[in-house]
Amino acid sequence: MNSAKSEKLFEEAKKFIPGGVNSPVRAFKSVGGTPRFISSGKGSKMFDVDGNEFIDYIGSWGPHLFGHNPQFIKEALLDAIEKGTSFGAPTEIEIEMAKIITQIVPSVEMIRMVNSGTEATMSAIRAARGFTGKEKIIKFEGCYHGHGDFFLIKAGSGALTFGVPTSPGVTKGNAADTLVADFNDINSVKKLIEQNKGQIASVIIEAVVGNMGTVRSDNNFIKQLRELCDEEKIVLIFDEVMTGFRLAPGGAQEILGIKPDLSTFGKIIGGGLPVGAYGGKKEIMEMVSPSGPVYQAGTLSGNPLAMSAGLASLKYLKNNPDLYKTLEDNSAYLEKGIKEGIKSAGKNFQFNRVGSMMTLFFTEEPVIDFNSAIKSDTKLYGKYFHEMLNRGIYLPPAQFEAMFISTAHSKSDLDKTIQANAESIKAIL
Ligand code: HOZ
Repeated sequence: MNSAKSEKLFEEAKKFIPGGVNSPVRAFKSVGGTPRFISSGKGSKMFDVDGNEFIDYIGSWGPHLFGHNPQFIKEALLDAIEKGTSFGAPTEIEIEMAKIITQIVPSVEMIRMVNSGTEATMSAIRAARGFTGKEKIIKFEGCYHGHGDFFLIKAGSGALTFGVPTSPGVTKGNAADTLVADFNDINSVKKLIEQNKGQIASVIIEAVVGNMGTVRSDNNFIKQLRELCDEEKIVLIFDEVMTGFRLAPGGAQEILGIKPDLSTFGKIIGGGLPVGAYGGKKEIMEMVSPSGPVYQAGTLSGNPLAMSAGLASLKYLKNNPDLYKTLEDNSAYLEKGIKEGIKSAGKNFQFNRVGSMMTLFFTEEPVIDFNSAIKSDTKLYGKYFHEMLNRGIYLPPAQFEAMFISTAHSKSDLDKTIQANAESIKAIL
């Protein structure tokens, strides 16, 4: 596969941008080789500057539930751009956006729009701290909640991929307020609460994790976590940046049947534009400025372009609930095909899937938490990644990430992927 133009651009990019990319996982560092510079996307496909075509399974890391550049989002954006790109004053569409989110996600009574998932999680924690008057938080090892200082402690995603789950630059003070529990292990949470009695403001969790690869929380664990937070008056935050509106209209909380106190969103709610949001119980959200004392602001928050693309997406999925059944069927079909390819190569690599989010882990032991996830052979994943890429399949360029299916993936895309998987697995063993 020709990648001469991408290689040239990458060399140029590295002179002006740290590592040549604006977000670390894109650099292909953990899988080796040169990142492909993308020139366009349509439906399930992405096209690079060298003229290669890929069936895309990252969908911009989650936002593209409907594939690249769907007509209805494009129309909404063209319409909005005619009226102006930003006003720094309230607009009607922000009310529509807030209303539709509260209708689709029952635990959300009030919502504040921000510009990224990172901003959403940082702001949600601040609101929880302001509401409870307590300072410490509990997160789970391998969960990633954006790059806010107090989240970069034993974090997943790129932080884990690059071997710096606890980043330099995070102060001791920040680190001291973040306690880390083991995912799917309620006793580890109980222990931290006991040791820090009356000091925990919030527990934040990816109830279905995407950032150590896909890992679902156990039903009992998440139920007990909810009960524990109620007993201890701790604000339970579900980070639904990846899972919101993807696993079901109501996200991970809908499929798990648990109501968090606050939720954070991003990705799908921006229809591919930069966006984030946090929301939940009215009594907590009313703490946020200007109705309350917890300060949080943003020049581009509620930006009309992001709101238009996001609103079009939410209206579409609200009016087409069957799409989740199609996503499930297609994802199950792909899972079956990939597993067959692995089995026929005599291996039992684990394939975790929740709806249209999934990860093939290069380990033969079940992956239920951080410790089992990191048993994966990341070098082998790198080889597999390149075999797939050379066959026109674009997977996440890191083991500890989720791949996503969109409504634009056709049966023929899935069959090509299944075929490529069988060949790639054979080629790397
Ligand atoms: N943090 C994202 C993956 N979980 C990566 C974002 C990007 O590189 O675009």
